Amino acid sequence: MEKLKRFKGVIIGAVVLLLVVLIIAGIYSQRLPRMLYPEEIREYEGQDLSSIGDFRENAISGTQHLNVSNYRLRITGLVNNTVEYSYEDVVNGFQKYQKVVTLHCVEGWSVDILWEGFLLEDLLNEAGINPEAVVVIVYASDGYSTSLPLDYILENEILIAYKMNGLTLPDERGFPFQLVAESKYGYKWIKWITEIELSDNENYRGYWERRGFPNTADVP
Ligand SMILES: Nc1nc2c(c(=O)[nH]1)N[C@H]1C(S)=C(S)[C@@H](COP(=O)(O)O)O[C@H]1N2
Ligand SMILES: [Mo]
Repeated sequence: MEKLKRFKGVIIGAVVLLLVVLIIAGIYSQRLPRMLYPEEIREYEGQDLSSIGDFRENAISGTQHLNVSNYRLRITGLVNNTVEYSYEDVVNGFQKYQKVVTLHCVEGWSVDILWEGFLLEDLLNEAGINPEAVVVIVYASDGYSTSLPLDYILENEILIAYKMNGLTLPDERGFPFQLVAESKYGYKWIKWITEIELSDNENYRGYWERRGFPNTADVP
């Protein structure tokens, strides 16, 4: 009888202890930060990568939510044929590439990201580049735009990305497409791309360029 009582006491004690531990663990786990993008790649060929969560949010009109079912990417201007692609046309229609490239914002922060995409050059060649074209103007769904010299695009294997750190671009990072404007400041890395125009207008200035930021945008 004594033994049974003591056994009961031990069981009750153990249950109470377990409950206390569970409650403390529960409180503690709520305080631990959860990863926003748990599936993302954080290391590539021995190099540490930044997180998709490390970007600052500073888009001119906030996050855009583009609908993949009616999305179209238009190639216009000084091309042999104006072309319109669906999201699937682009993602399945061109050779894919990946590389680690750092985005530097003029605000002073930067991120090292593994980008996956296709060459803007391949897209332009498919439409046919007219010899008078010297500038590539890119437009986005939020009214943002920027431009880059055609030669820069052709000589530096410039990507348009649809994945970063192994994940499809989230809406806040520019879904479906962001320009990976390697060695140029962040304001050339246009997100939510909807149109790419070939132009002979060297005086074109994009959203931030019109507001005083250098059109060259070279990261020193
Ligand atoms: N469509 C669009 N693309 C954009 C911007 C924007 O406001 N609209 N901001 C640019 C700037 S200034 C930077 S630094 C990079 C990264 O901005 P993010 O951190 O908001 O993604 O996106 C660039 N691309
Ligand atoms: Mo920026």
